Amino acid sequence: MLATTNNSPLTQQLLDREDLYSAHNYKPLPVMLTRGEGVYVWDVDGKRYYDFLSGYSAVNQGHCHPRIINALIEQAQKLTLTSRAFHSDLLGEYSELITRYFGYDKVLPMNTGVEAVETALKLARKWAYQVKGVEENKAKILVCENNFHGRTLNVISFSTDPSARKDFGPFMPGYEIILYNDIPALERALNDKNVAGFLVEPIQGEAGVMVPDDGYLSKAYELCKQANALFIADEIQTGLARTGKMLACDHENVRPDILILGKALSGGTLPVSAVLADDEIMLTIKPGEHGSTYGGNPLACKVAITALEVLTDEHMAQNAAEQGEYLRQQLRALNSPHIQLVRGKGLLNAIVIKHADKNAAWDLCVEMMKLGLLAKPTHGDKIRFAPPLLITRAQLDDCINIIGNSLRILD
Ligand code: IF1
Repeated sequence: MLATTNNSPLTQQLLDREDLYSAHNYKPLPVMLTRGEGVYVWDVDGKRYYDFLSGYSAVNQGHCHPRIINALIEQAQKLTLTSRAFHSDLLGEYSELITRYFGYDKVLPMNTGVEAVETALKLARKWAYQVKGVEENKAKILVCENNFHGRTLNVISFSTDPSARKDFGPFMPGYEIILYNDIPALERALNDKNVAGFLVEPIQGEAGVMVPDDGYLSKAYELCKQANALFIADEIQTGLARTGKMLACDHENVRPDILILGKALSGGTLPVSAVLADDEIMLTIKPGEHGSTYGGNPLACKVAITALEVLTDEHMAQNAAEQGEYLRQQLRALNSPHIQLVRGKGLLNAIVIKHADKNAAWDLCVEMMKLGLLAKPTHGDKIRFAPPLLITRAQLDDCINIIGNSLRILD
């Protein structure tokens, strides 16, 4: 039986209203939040929680970071959207900053993460036809089993998650699924001359923070180069300091041919995503062949500039590396019979729960919520632990105590 909560009358009233008028496409924990600051969020009854999900890694800089919010407010009072029918002064400033920041010729600005993934896939196909010389409509893109790249019909066409695909067909062709973290599988698939590229998460987030073997990314990149295929890194969740480096690919000194960013690119304020590539790839898309109403809007540009500056100025990658190592060490030191394993890199971590009750991970999350920490299970028995990257050692110690005390309900 799923653990239940005695919600306050106010929380219950708000839960009931949402249930009545909002689609049921999520099953959130029964907590009603109303304020966020740094690593903390507060519910409508004034109770404070540590946020151990960080908006699925969109809030790396911490909730409502003052510098990012001030940039948002200042720009919002000046100019928010011109459409790309006209130029606006911030697009050039932002484009120069982000391309220099990551070392690419150009950026194509989008909004949500999945729009950036779709953009990357369109670029890879264009490049395949116009540069590599693949026959029209024959381009193939390799993806990994248990991938998560978003929820559009094209992207779920190559999902291996039945719940993401059921009754959404028919699906888009042109994708081949290979095992993750399996170099021979990639090598075999790259023998097909129609392969345009290989789309991969440097760490598979939704699959439960699956960290590939050391050397996988660099070997995969090398094989793609040998096969004249593009290495496309989806760093929407792993990027922007989350894993202890600015990009997860940096751990292996891999420079993706196409780099996809999102989530924390705006510090959790509004949807901002980006695709970075060099001219040979980026300029295959000509005026009028791709775009979006909000892509590259001045408000998004201003916020993204500040969100990137905050990551660097506050050394968030270094803190993520140090605190992540400590968190994994302390979680293992709990020696809980209910924790099968702890894995992750930087502050992108997960525990795998070992328990006879299939609801154990959910029940543990409800107990942690009662004790002041918010986390959510993924795929049943895994719980992601991904706090904002400015978390301090003392705050982590507090969180580890909460996690340790919560585990007792599984005894
Ligand atoms: C949900 C988690 C899922 C992503 C990667 C692209 C996207 C995402 C690697 C699309 C988005 C979000 C979506 C959200 C839950 C969350 C998520 F892993 F982060 F927890 F689902 F896997 N590539 N991830 O992680 O970006 O269009 O959402 O901006 O859909 O339930 P988006």
